[in-house]
Amino acid sequence: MGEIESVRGDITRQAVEAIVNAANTTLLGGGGVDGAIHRAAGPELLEECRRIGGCPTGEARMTKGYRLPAKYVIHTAGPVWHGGGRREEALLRDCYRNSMELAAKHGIKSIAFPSISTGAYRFPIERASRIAVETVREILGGTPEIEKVVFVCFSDGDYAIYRRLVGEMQC
Ligand code: AR6
Repeated sequence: MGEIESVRGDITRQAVEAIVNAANTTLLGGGGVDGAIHRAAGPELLEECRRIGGCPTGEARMTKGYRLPAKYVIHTAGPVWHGGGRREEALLRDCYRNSMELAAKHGIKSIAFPSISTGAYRFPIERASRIAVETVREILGGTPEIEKVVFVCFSDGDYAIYRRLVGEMQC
């Protein structure tokens, strides 16, 4: 089975085949990690996203990475947290599952995820990180083509949470 690791850093600098973008349903860019990815990739990324024409919450779409070190960007639209009664957990799970499946379908061997929905969309980090690590671990078991998954944490606090979870689940 492929390996899972967590790092503290900037996802736009990761030397993996695909990075995942915590986008919105328009795919037309925004703030947070989405803004950082578009800035680093250059304007061609927005042009390709425009041609895709959006992505429903929980689904994923793939583009090229342009000026990024990563060859591809997998864009997924996470759920906005409304307290947990609007299928937020299931939709977040779909984001990780659909991104992994799209990567596997294209033969991608290494992929990096940001902490989807836990910034502007306010999904509680403890719950979100558990869903992230559990879902990825489950799918890795059935997708031998993916060799490495990296969770890229933007803060020390998030990194501490992911590191603990990744450690626990590999026991
Ligand atoms: N590398 C890794 N993680 C980052 C980076 C980076 N360069 N920059 C921010 N983060 P957010 P969301 C972390 O708000 O909650 C956008 O406007 C950040 O600290 O980027 O899914 C979209 O267009 C947090 O831990 O995404 C949508 O409208 C995590 O990435 C909306 O925000 C996610 O925070 C999506 O909200």
